[in-house]
Amino acid sequence: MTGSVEGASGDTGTDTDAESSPRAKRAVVAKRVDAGTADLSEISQLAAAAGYEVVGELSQTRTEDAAFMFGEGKVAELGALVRRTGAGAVIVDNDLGPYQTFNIGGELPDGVEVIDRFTLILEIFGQRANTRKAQLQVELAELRYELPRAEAKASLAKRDERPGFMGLGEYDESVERDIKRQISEIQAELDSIAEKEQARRDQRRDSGFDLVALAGYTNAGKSTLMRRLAAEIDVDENVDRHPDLDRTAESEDMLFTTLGTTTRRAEMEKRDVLLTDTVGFIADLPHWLVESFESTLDSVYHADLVLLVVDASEPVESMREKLVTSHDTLYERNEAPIVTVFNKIDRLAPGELAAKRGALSGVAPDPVAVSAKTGAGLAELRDRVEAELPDWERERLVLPVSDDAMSLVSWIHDHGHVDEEAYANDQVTVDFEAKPSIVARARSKAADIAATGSPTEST
Ligand SMILES: Nc1nc2c(ncn2[C@@H]2O[C@H](COP(=O)(O)OP(=O)(O)OP(=O)(O)O)[C@@H](O)[C@H]2O)c(=O)[nH]1
Ligand SMILES: [Mg+2]
Repeated sequence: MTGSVEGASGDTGTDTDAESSPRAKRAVVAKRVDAGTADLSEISQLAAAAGYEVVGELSQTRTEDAAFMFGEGKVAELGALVRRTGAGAVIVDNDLGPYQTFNIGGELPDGVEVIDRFTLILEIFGQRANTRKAQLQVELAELRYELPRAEAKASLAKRDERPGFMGLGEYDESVERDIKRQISEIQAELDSIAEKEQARRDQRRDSGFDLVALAGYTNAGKSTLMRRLAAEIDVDENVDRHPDLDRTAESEDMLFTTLGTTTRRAEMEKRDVLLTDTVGFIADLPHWLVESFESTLDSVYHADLVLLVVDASEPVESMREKLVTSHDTLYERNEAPIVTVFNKIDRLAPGELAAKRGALSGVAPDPVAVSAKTGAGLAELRDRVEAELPDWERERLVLPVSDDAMSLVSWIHDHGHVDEEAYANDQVTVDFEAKPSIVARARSKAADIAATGSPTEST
């Protein structure tokens, strides 16, 4: 099926008159789908996030053309649209093969760049990578993108025993080897960063903290919710400093505003919770990109509880798709319980929330509805977090009053929740709740005190 899907008159190219951006930053977005109607909203948002001004749109419903991705007539139309709008780039929301990129470029005015969804995402990440880790991940993704291309060129050159075949030039095996060596070096450095982060998580758990991670599709409102739930003090040791650390920062309505990881102490009734905000999910990422950014999500995969945030102001079908993408991302590696959070309820019409809850009960059982903007539902969310976190154990220790005992009591205050602390007959009785590991450590400290002094009783 060949056909246009845009414009009432069958004219599939639309252009907006905009001459404000420099040419290189003016882009036409294009997308092909096998069936149905192509939705250009996400690719347009991604383009905007990378700093492009979208000056034209073009879409087509037909099977993939091997040479051009689109039908040839459509490519000619694309060329005309680019000329008319003075765009400097064409952004295609399909996975373009190297030849397709080359062929489309050949039909466009000189100097017009052809960018696909993945290189666009990489461009955004490259612009925003402001930590060592993020920079390494971007570099890794670029190399992984490059590798199969270099391999293909090297094997072509080898087969034909003509190193310069088809202008392959220096793309020989040494290029391929060099890319592989760089990949393993970067991987090693990322692994060592990941180890340090794991050690930091262990240390935080040992201090009695529960680790809660915010996850969800990009732009769902994770960072806004984080700022709402967080206490004043930052706990990050500046390792991943990025703009979201700024409490006064306004969240932008833009995809991938958050790339690094921020951890803050959350205000809860009982439990000491550290809340971590990180990069959002997006659908249809190729494996080389996902793999490169895998450790970005370690804080999610290793959390005690995951808050899966969804923008509830979107149409039900789009919410469903994004929930499925999010669950797919979490599925293989996440072990923690998941609480779904329907955010942005301030934007819903009366009755809409109940309808969406019903329609999405299969993918989002029992969601908590909130507005990170107005603060609605946050008390309920805090209660839910405390209820869903792995259970604490109860313990009662009776110790002879001594300096050691007093320091143990204060350690218990720091690491758990003391329900009662009573003094009688030179003895102190502490009734408390804490994580099982904390209770175990308190018991063994109490046993040590007992061994060195007066009797200790533990029930
Ligand atoms: N109306 C309304 N807007 C909200 C709410 N929560 C967040 N937003 C807006 O949604 C947009 C995205 O919010 P962020 O908090 O940056 O979203 P995010 O999930 O961190 O996005 P990424 O970091 O890009 O993955 C911003 O424009 C926010 O102001 C809400 O409860 N209601
Ligand atoms: Mg964010």
